[in-house]
Amino acid sequence: MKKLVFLLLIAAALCMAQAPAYQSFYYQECAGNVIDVGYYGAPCIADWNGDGNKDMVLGVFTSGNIRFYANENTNDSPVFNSFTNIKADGTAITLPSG
Ligand SMILES: [Ca+2]
Repeated sequence: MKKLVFLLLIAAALCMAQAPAYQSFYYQECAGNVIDVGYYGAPCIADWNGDGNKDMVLGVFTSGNIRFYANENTNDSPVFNSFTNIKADGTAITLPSG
């Protein structure tokens, strides 16, 4: 009986599953220029400063720095005009590559 209930739950979950929806690719800009960190850029999008708009933290492989881009617009149409390297005790955080 437990197996039947389990199988019914899985069947119901599969019936309710939806295919993921993807958006087209685009280059993110900062102050009108495409953000280019070379290779292995590692972005993470979240509301980092608590103002309700999603910002971007971007790991830069070549320098090891971690950049913070504050979103100055909306979540649907983010605008980044500058970045700062994230610091700890006044020193930019750098992570070794490799
Ligand atoms: Ca924010």
